[in-house]
Amino acid sequence: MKLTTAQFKTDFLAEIKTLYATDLADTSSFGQFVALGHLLRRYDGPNWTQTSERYRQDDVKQVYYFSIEFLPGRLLKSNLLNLGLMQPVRQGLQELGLDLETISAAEPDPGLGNGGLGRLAACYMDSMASLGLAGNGNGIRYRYGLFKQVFMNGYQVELPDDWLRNGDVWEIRRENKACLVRFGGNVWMTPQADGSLKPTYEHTDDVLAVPYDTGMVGDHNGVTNTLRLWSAELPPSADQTYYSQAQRDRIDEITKVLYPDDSNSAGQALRLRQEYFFSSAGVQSILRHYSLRHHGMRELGKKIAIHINDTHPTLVIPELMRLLMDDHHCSWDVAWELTREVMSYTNHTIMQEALETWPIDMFKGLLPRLYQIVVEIDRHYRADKTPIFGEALVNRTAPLGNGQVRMAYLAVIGSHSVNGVAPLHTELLKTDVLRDLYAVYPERFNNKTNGIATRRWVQIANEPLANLIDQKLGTEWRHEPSQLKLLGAYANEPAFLKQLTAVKTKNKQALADYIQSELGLTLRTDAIFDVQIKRLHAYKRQLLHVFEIIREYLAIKDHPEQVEPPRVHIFGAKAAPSYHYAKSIIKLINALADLVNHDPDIGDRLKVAFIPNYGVSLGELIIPAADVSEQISTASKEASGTSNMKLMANGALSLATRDGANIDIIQAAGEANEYPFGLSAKAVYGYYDRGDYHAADFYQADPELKRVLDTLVDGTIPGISTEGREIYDSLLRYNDEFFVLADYEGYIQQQRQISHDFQDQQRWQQKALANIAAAGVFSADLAVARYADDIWQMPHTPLKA
Ligand code: GL4
Repeated sequence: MKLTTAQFKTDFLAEIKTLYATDLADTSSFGQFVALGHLLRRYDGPNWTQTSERYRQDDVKQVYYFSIEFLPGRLLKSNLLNLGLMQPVRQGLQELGLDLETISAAEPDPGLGNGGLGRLAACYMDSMASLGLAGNGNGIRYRYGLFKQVFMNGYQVELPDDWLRNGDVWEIRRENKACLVRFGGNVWMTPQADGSLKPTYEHTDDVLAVPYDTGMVGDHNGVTNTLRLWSAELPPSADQTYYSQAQRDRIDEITKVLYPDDSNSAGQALRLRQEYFFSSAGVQSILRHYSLRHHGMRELGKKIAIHINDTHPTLVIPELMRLLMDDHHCSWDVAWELTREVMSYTNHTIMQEALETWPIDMFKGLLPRLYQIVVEIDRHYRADKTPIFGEALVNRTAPLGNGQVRMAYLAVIGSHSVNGVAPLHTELLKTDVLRDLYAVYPERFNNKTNGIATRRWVQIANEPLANLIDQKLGTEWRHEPSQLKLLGAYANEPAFLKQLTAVKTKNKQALADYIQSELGLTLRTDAIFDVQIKRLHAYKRQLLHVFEIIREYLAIKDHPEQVEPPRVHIFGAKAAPSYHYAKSIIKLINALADLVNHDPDIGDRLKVAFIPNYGVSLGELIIPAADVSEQISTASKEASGTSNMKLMANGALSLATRDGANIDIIQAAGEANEYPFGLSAKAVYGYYDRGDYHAADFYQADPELKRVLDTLVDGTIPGISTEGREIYDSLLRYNDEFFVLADYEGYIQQQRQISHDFQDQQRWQQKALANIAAAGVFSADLAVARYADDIWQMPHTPLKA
């Protein structure tokens, strides 16, 4: 949209007056943020209305992306960017004596997700709008997001994330679109005059689902889509005195807090209630909207696609069946046909403990009508498939088995498409995790490698880099990230490579300033910034990174005369509150940081910064400052990873195992521009098959490794007597589940190589450039376009590949 600086200033001052009945000098940064938010919503209002209007009039196909997590990050700058208002607003604020950065920092960052899975959903929302796709998000409006992490004496402590305390400027409460979700009680089917069956319910617990909509602004295209998050409330018509406090609490509880576990299914009834709550509300609202314009359900598959982001929303399958049969007079066969046509499912993990199952008794008690339908799906599946695949395979893969409802199997059986998120991951789904279902439905399986919103992760997070790229390429790359490949032409331009170093140094300084003020730690910006940011999990192997730090520490102590480039090891990682081992590793990192950072022999040659409360906003600060991207999971365990892509796009070189999308990153940027190491997935499976991994052999064979490990238990690192022992035992007594010791040598070798290579800055920046230039391949726009083409069958703006 067009907006002059002068007009903006007038509008902004008027907004301040209207909202606060006072003048600018009397407002806080947060107050200014709220006013700006209101103003932007007003500017974008016509786009949002017209977008919905156009979708309705043109009767276009709509996709609904169901996800129990969305991590949108702060929206102020991303809305400014996509609306094309960054320049006049920044300028106008400056003329008013204000600073956009300060105001933006006052925006709460909604933590409605744990990590990669929730952030991916948010990147995809941005891309759907930017591609002009009729894409809708559907999720939960958690009253409290992922906990705020602080460290006390080196231990993680979790504090509540009260992100809604001062309200949310972006959301619109739409009480008129609320619907009822039923839990518990009894249900029986009564034959009707026409021969069909209708359910009768008694003693159900009804919950009102109220939607809150947030506009998802497209990139300079006038499109604003909707992210709809549901909140659980008391039904309005009910006589409120009838509800005991306990009943009210039970309703409140449903959308009160996000489960803080990234890849572990706790199997708790509250989680199942959350899952059904947003699945049911979402499907009801889809059908209500669809029925306004269509008679009968015949067209449903042509007009609606429902995407199941991991297994949490799988109940959309039986819920759609229920509504089609009970409310819309469809037969089982018609309903089933339509459901499969509409549904598609993405799997995001091969970790066994993340595969959701629900005890049948719990499921039946909480969702009696859905249970009847799942039983029927199970019966049909067994009847259809047993003659072809035999009873054993069918028993292993049916939706009901071992007293459990198996969500991943239900998702595969009820969808027309099942995808993994990187080629290796999809391969492992076919050959291992979902092998038997792959035998039944080979045509359903496909790969969709993850992508990232370069708008947020380069244009917003790294303005110095974006501006430098503009100088070389113009601005087309901003809308077509694949154009980044044209940067390759400047690989031999020393002046440009120097500019890249200057950009990196500037970003390192910004991060160093933050670390100085938060941790009181002084960093040198000529040090190698070696970054690992992701959830704390044993399979991600922060431990391997710790061992490198210990090795570097000992090397300086032993041979102070040997000079290596200085290093800063930067961590950001939350551990699930109940994940004891992960919390021990946090304590270890903090204890090691204490030791290293205060040792006068070490000085500024080696520093460790564990930045608390990692999330989207901190990611935007850390990622542009990274020289080295640690992507060191045990091969086969990380489904894709997305921080690997963000770091690459910002010119960090990957120190990476051949896991998830690391494989594709190494291929895209070229082996010579990354630091690959370690066991392949095949080698890992080889150890499993033969059962001949002996961690202790590695310990015995390598004196350096032995010395490093011994520091966990010999008092070298003060303050970790219990944690050190626990971790030491996990490796040697319990045989190192994630092959840390097997990969130690390869990892250390590449770390040495990095120290060597970093000294030739021109060569280093050439590699950084190769990474930036190749990163366009991982744009979320391209990923979403592939979903639209292959899975959702939806037309969109064509993209240059
Ligand atoms: C995850 C994977 O662990 C991660 O590799 C992937 O990038 C992400 C998005 O596809 O999904 N799966 C789960 S569970 N949490 C994740 O972050």
